[in-house]
Amino acid sequence: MKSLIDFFERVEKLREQLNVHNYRYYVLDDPSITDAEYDRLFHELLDLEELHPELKTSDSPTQRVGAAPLAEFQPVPHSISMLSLSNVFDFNELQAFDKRIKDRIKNANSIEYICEPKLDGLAISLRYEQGVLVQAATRGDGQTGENVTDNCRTIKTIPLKLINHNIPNILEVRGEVYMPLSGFTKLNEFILEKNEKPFANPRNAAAGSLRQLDSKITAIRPLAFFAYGIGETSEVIAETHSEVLKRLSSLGFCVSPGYQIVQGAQFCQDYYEQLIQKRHTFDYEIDGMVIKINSLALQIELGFISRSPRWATAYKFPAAEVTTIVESVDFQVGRTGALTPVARLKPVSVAGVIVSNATLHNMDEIARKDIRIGDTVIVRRAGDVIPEVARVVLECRQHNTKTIESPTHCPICQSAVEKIEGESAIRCPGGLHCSAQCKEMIRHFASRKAMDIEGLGDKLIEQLVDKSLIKTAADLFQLSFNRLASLERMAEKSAKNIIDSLEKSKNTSLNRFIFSLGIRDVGETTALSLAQYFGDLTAIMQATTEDLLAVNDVGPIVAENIRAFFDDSHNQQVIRELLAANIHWPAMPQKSAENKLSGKTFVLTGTLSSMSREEAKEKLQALGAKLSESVSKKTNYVVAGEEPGSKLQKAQTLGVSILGEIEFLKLF
Ligand code: 9MJ
Repeated sequence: MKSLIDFFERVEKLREQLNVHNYRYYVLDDPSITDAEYDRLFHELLDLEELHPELKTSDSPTQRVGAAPLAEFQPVPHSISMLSLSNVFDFNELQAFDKRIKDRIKNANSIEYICEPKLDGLAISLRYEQGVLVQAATRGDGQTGENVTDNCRTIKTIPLKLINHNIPNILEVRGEVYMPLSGFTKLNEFILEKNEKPFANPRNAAAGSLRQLDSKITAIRPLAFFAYGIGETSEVIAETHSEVLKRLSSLGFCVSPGYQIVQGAQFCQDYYEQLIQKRHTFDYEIDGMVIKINSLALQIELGFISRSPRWATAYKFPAAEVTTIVESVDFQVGRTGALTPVARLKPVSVAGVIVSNATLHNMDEIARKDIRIGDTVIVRRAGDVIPEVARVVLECRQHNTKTIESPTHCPICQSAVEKIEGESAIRCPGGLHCSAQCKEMIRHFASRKAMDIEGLGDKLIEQLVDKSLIKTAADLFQLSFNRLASLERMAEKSAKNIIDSLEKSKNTSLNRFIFSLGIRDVGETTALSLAQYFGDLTAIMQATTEDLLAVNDVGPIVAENIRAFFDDSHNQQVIRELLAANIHWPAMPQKSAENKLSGKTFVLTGTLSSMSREEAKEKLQALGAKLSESVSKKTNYVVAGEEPGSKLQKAQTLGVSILGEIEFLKLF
């Protein structure tokens, strides 16, 4: 018979092992055991804790799933206040910050700064006693925060127990809780599927997820943590900030990555400029850099002013949201005839780029945001997306603003517009008789992912259509060298290059050709699925709506669109002409519905009520799917039955798509 001491020792051992594996997986991204092995250890611990609830502790890896919901968050006073950072916005202000420091410090010549990316999340303070997480608190007003311990326990990159020996009795670790961009995208997709309101940005998503009274909800949100400082400690742990970061890293934290020690304002500026270039390569949002004095003794000497330290500042990136004025609104005609309202703005710099146009999406959006000509508006540009009007600054509204009228006729070809039932868009029914649609169609046909006709840019397409030299994509292949060379601003060399690229583009693939036709809702992926499924163009052109529905990612609307496109005699004529111009492609290896899941990797977890795990495996394999035991970034889907294991958690953390039993059954 095993004594309680034996159980206790085994439980301790399991916790230690699981903590280390958790750290290797989430912090180092370097696991040393398979998920199946992790699961086995995890379940052994779960079983032992169930058998002996008295052995349960708050730092057990089993405690990351969330606790009972709270009625409200309790206040937590910070023994050392959580300071907020002052800001600088340009090099002059940065130099002024540097000068202020040097004026205060005697031996000011060799001051070391440490530059860090500034994560855009929520500051929190984690308190460890004897190496165990006992409390997590938000910044609040800097003096008192809110107790979010249950929620923080669910974040995998927050150690429940520090992993090294030689740990101070008391250690407060400060850093940022954030939501990785990949997780944010998946979360919003999931929210949209449920017809709920998505989060506006990763910061809001992180805040909304951390400030949940029900920590079980936080547990399924993809949050992460970076450490960048310390609060109260029972002993001195370092002499410099860079040593603090190294120490935190050795205790099991992810530390603010890519920090650098530099001297002088100019080197801080260089770091800043490099960071601007790199910012979109990170899987999290940063909104600037933080500059700190490296020496902790100097930090103490400088102290703080009001609520900000004198020894640090945030150098913010140029604002991604600025105000400007809507000067007029035009309607742009897209490839499929949809009329999109575009605001012509008084030019402003948004995140370093001059913006003079912003999409207003459609008339419903204009009504919802109550945008009028003459309004002062906030323009937003995030990453590479097209600028948009975020909202009107109503306080600035003048009495002479003008409402935006929905056009009755196409601004290009004057056809009377149509409103499509059930859609917010209005459309010009002019098709290729409308020169705007004709230009957009050809632009799409020639684009890189379609026929990839190098050198056929927007300006040239415009000239060709306006001069009636081309009306359809097929006409491109009838252009002669002399015709092209006679165009304004067209050198002979360029004309020759275009003739060459037209010739080169004729050797294409079936999927590119289908994509280039510009069938509504047929993107690259659907074009590939169609090409793989049917294998040749005639089969696609002759397929019935029912045939089309058998193709992966073709639903009823897309099937209708495809059918309508090929039923149109004008489209049939253009296709005939394109083929007569010798556009060709190699034969396509055909894929049938029998392997519609080929190339997709599935992981099963938990128990399915409708079939055994073996049956599920066989069914998936019959459709060409690959089965794997462990979840990784390469996993496409995790099928979660009843009582799923830690694979589900891992899938959530990695942002892998999760199928419930019903969604799983729909595959068949
Ligand atoms: C962020 N947000 O990344 C600090 N921060 O230091 C970094 N914030 C900070 N440091 C003292 N890297 C107060 C705030």
